[in-house]
Amino acid sequence: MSMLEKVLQKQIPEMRNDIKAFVKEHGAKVIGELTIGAAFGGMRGLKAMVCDTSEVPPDKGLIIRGIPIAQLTSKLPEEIFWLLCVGTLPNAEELKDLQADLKARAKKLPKYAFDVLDAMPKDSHPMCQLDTAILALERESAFRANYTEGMKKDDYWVPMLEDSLNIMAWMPEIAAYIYRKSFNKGPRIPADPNLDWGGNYAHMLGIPDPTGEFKNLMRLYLTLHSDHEGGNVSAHTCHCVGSALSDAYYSVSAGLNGLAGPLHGLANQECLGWILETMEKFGGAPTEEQLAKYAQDTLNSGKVVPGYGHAVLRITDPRFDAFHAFGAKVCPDDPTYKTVARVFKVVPEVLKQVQKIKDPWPNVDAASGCLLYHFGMKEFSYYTVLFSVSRTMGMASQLVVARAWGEPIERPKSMPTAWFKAQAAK
Ligand code: CMX
Repeated sequence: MSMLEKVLQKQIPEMRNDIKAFVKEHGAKVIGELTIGAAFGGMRGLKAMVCDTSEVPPDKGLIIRGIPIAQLTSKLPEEIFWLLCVGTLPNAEELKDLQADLKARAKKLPKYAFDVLDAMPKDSHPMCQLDTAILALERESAFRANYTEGMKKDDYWVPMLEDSLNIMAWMPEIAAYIYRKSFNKGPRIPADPNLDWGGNYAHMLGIPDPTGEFKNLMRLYLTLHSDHEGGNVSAHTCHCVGSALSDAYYSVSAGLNGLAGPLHGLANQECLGWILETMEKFGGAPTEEQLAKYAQDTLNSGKVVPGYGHAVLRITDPRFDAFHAFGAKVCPDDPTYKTVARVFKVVPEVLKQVQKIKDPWPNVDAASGCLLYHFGMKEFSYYTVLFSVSRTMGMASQLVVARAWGEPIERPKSMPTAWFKAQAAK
């Protein structure tokens, strides 16, 4: 048994009993109100879901198990996965054990995953390819096999963890293959057994990396995007599908389909496009005045300024700060990075003038693309796949936790518009 499973084995019964007792005692207490605006507004801000892996206070940004993301930027993504699942960071021995486990699992990636990808048109969107490959691997699900054999409810989390770890272990190789296949980068690059999870992903992508900084960028990228509480589209979708006791392959693939939307994960491919558009228009890194005017023109044409605004945050996303700091260290003179830094100086002021925009500050997507571009990864349509590899950690850990405490099937109640109108008239 892996050390991760052992640690969870110890803590889960206590967590389960604690939640059961809490709901039994306080289940009838009222904790909020529901407005018609919230029902018609994408349930924005409705506190009706439980997520213990991370939280996103609007004025602080991402906090993973009590630790602000700014304090986790030097950690490896594997450490974050442990933290998400367990609630504390792993010690050196535990980290080594998890890394060895992932490496051993990576070797067992079924070959048919590549056959499925090879059968798809080369120009299928990389996100569609990724979701399809993960879904195809459902055949391997330990959860489904055990469920069919009649496992006990208290044990659900064990095969859910098993499936989640396999998906995590297989994700980098599948994702790297999609990159190399879709953009004519040459044959698949085998894993390097000496590298960590994020470093290996960077290695298999095949981006030239003489300084090792591309590997560092990938580690940072995977850490920063790992989780963002439970209500965002991808986490919520994964959680909802999982609540029907669909296994992790079904659930994660479903979550990734949500991540592929332009208002969610796909935004990162659009952000860099907007930055490059400005550079093309002004023949290099534009001045602050030019950028302010360009942002205003974007708004006037009815479009959003990508990379700015957030459904929850009301401050500069600390993940943006982390990428910004990485760029300042690694590529301060890169014209694309310089443009991103200048946009940050002027765009919030432009957006503040638009009353309806609740958050004029940059989100994580505003800075990540320029760094990828700097290292030569110029295929925008691939960027959401990077996000997906990372977000798998959040989705998988949330699935394990939900099965651990026996969360029931999700089933909010919908009502016709006429019902809401009748409530308003009362
Ligand atoms: N540029 C222009 N208009 C914006 C805007 C921006 N960056 N951010 C918000 N708005 C607009 C919205 O489109 C909305 O307009 P309508 O009422 O006409 O539809 C209005 O301001 C109110 O929106 P909001 O309550 O401030 O924000 P939402 O919760 O509705 O949406 C988000 C949040 C991220 C979809 C939105 O800010 C946006 O489209 N930003 C640009 C795209 C982007 O960067 N997405 C990445 C999100 C990161 C992630 O999901 O991880």
